[in-house]
Amino acid sequence: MLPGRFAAETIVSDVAVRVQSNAESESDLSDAMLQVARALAPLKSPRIDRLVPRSQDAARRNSLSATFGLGAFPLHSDLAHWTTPARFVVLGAASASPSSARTTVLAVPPLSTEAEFNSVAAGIFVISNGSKSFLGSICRKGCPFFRFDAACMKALNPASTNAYQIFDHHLRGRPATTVQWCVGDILILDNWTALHGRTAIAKSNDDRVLLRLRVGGQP
Ligand SMILES: O=C(O)CCC(=O)C(=O)O
Ligand SMILES: [Fe+2]
Repeated sequence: MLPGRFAAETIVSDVAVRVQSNAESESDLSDAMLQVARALAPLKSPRIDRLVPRSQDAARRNSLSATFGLGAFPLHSDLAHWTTPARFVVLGAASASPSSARTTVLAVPPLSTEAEFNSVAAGIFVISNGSKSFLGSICRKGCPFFRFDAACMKALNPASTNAYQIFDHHLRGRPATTVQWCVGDILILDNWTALHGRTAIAKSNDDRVLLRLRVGGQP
């Protein structure tokens, strides 16, 4: 149950919940997001990012916009380069219109057989994180999260390439839920069992501004 000031709670899918805050300003929205996040887990040093559509040229280094610009962002986990990716991602719409790009969400479908799971788990990747890079996999028996982000995962050998292809193929063609934003909406994503992305920015003057707060995980 979320704190009282929120207007509605909608289960977008079994891995995402949308709440409508009554926030009318960006600072009200940040406060509302922090309130939601605190209901999920204790926050150590919360950082709120401001996501605005950016072309490749104007993007920050290492951001998804640096690779995909105004195009669609593929399904990924956030902070996949952390030893434990963020537990939840909280997004909030500070500015949006009905034609703004949508956020896409897909609960990772269970791999169909144990053999398929094992093939994916057998792929070892270099998880790039500067001087703290390490080896990891998309999934592992007994591990509660999936890690999937091509931007920071480099295949180590043919088994890793195979694992990536199996997993990518497994996701392909699955209908992701698309979230259309209204100002003040807050979306809570389970970043361990779901992947998310974004549709392309269709309008060059899309005034979409999302705030983002990541909760939990271990750098
Ligand atoms: O803009 C969105 O809807 C999602 C953006 C995102 O997933 C990211 O920047 O990591
Ligand atoms: Fe993301």
